Amino acid sequence: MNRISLIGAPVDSGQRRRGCLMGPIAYRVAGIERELAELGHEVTDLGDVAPGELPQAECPNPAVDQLPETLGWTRALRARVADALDGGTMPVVMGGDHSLALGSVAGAAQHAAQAGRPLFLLWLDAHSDYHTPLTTVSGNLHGTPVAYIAGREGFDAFPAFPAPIPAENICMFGIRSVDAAEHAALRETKITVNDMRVLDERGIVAPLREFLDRVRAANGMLHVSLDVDFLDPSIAPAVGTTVPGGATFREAHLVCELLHESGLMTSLDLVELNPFMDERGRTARLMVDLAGSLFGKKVFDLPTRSFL
Ligand code: 4U7
Ligand code: MN
Ligand code: MN
Ligand code: MN
Repeated sequence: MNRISLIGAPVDSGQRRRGCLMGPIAYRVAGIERELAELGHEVTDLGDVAPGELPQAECPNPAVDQLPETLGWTRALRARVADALDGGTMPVVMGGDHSLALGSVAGAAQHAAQAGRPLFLLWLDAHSDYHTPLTTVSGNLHGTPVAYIAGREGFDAFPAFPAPIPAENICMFGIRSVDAAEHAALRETKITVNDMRVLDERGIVAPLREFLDRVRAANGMLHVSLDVDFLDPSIAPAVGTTVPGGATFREAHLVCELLHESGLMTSLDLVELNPFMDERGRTARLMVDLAGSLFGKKVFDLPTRSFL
């Protein structure tokens, strides 16, 4: 049984196609609270976070869009996620675009540092989100959180990231769109990039086990950040940045089931859902379904089958 804190983060400032601010409501309408409660968890919906007063901020890269808004959200979400963890609950952040991870992972890192445990990051996404505010061409800050979390330079306008996560503790799955500047920077790191080609060749189970074994061996905490565009657009159309060739229904559920069975996840983001682009709520429902798998929902439970 987990004590789960649902945190609404109607963040829309990390990109220019409006609609992600409707995400938290869509998760609630799709029944996320009941889904998790029916699995035996104690679920509290803490309502929506607000960005607070917006700071003055400037960036040498004129392309960068809505920096003060994103800074406001970063501060507010960091505090809320750290509080949820300090109180012994598991934060589930309902986004909102992926810039919210600038704050949510900072909150998890703040807590982990105080608890004296290493933090690991599992990034489920079509994109590597490894731009800095200085390298982004689109200027959309939802493409930057992994760089911030890994402690890259270029985030002068942001609060210093608490205990940046070492590259060895960061693992990406589902990657199939990486910009040139991100690619050049990623080549210089030890971040594990399981792109779709790796998953095609090796499947999803072996690379995920390798990562989870490392988390377990280090007694680590594990933040999971699930971008809707990790999924193939044919099953998850409600997203601004679709890229073909994503994870299938079963691949995505399998990741979630293995994560649940590992018992290692300590915080979670559900990001980039744009309900305005959905088809009769199917993407919101799929994301809630995947959240169910992450918290123990099984279709079959036969004693003859043993995965682990
Ligand atoms: B998401 C992009 F150019 N790299 O920087 C950019 F391809 O959170 C996309 O993963 C970023 O959805 C996508 O704008 C951010 C683009
Ligand atoms: Mn993303
Ligand atoms: Mn993405
Ligand atoms: Mn996106």
